[in-house]
Amino acid sequence: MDIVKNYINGDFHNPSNNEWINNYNPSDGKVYGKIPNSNKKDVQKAHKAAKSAFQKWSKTSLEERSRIMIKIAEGIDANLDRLAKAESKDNGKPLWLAKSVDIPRASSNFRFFGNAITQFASESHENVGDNTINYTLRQPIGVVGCISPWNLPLYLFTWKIAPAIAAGNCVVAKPSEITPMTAYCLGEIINDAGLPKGVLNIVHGTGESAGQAIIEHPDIKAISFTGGTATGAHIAKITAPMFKKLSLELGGKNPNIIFDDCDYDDMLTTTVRSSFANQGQICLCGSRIFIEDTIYEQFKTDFVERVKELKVGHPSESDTKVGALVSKPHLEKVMQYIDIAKEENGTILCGGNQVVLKNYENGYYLEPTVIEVPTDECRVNKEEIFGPVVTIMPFTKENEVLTMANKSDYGLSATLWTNNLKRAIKMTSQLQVGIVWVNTWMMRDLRTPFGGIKTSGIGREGGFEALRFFTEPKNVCIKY
Ligand code: TXE
Repeated sequence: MDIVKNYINGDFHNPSNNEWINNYNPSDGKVYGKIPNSNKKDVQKAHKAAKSAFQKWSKTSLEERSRIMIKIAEGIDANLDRLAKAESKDNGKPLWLAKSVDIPRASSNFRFFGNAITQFASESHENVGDNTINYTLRQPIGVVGCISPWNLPLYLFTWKIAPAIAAGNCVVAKPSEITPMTAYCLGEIINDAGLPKGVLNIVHGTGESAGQAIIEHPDIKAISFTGGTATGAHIAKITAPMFKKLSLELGGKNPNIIFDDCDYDDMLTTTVRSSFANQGQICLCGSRIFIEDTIYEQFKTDFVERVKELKVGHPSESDTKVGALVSKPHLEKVMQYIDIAKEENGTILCGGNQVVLKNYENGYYLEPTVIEVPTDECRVNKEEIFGPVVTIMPFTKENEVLTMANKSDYGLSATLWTNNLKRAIKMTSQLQVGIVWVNTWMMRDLRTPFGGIKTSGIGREGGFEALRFFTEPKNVCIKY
């Protein structure tokens, strides 16, 4: 049994109530570990440690903060194999993916924000007529809360805690109870890098208990959250009367719009990836694919052929393209949507079935699934499925596809495939989303603002946006 413990004030602790939750391995459906079912008391303890570390950490020089953060990045790099194995086992994602994307990105997060803080400047405004000069201080907030999901566990966990710490805050963080393992491993790396005790505290447990205690805590003054839209709405409701700062990165139902003048081969390869990477469990996946009618039949044939070639397999096998979904309830949720698609007269062009792997019969595997939908108004085209399931349908006119793309309640990202510059510029400005990719997908530059509009959330993270979120601006006006 792998036992996960809370990391508070630089030490590892059992939960105060001594209650534990089972941790499942999605690849075989077996319990392989236990994690703390923490409650208010544990969060209180974590907050106390963070609060007492704050005075010193917030006054620590930028160079010193940066030095420690880069050491953490190096510690993650040195543990690449161990962390990638842990991530793959906990989440079900292919090992090669964890090794080439998730863990390197976690280290980049620390390295990037460790460097960014030394370049973070504030504004000043001189008014010579009035003999005044205004300057804006950007001060750390205090104790902040970071709550992350299960799809990109260490990647998204560090995406929040790295800028929070860089900006001089102390953190109470909670990873998803479904994928706690790499956040637990991070504790040791953090200690080895010399981050002062209490600057980062990691409490494990459910959203209802540990998560709720973080969002309700009156002295945790900012919450950065990534997860489901319903949870985001709940957090907004609880924290609004306390006027907490909020950054919410929620779900998506992203359009992938393909015009006949695109680079076809490049589009096809990338579209397979943007549909099924990480078993389709990325908020940025392009799950609604709209294809210009002139190339629709060709695309349909080629795409389905390519999707059928994707190997569904055990996460540790190097040729596995689609691993296990994260949990049994999630697999069931995704499969329900395949039933809904059939009821709504969708045509399953490929996939649609659970996969039973020899020796791993109880794992949570599903065939990558392509559904041809008769209308964009159906539920599978509107609701976030968050699995290896995409819809396809043709369009004839630019305005028509723009209307369909924007009809969604979500507004996270969109992908556009065209070589027509005028069209690209017009459409990118009219798509109601926070991120647009043209002729590519998920190319990330950590300096850029990341986040969505509508029910995909509020606020932006990434680059100086994240450092702005994790600081309070204070304007000072001096008359001379
Ligand atoms: O997420 P939750 P779930 C979407 C996806 C998925 C759906 C639900 O559609 O099917 O959300 O997934 C913590 N107070 N995304 O239920 O519950 C929880 O413990 C404080 C999109 O797994 O939102 C975990 O740490 N915290 C998404 C985190 O919230 C609470 C990625 C996210 O879990 C809480 C994941 C509470 N009351 C799912 N309740 C994305 N945007 O990438 C839960 N949590």
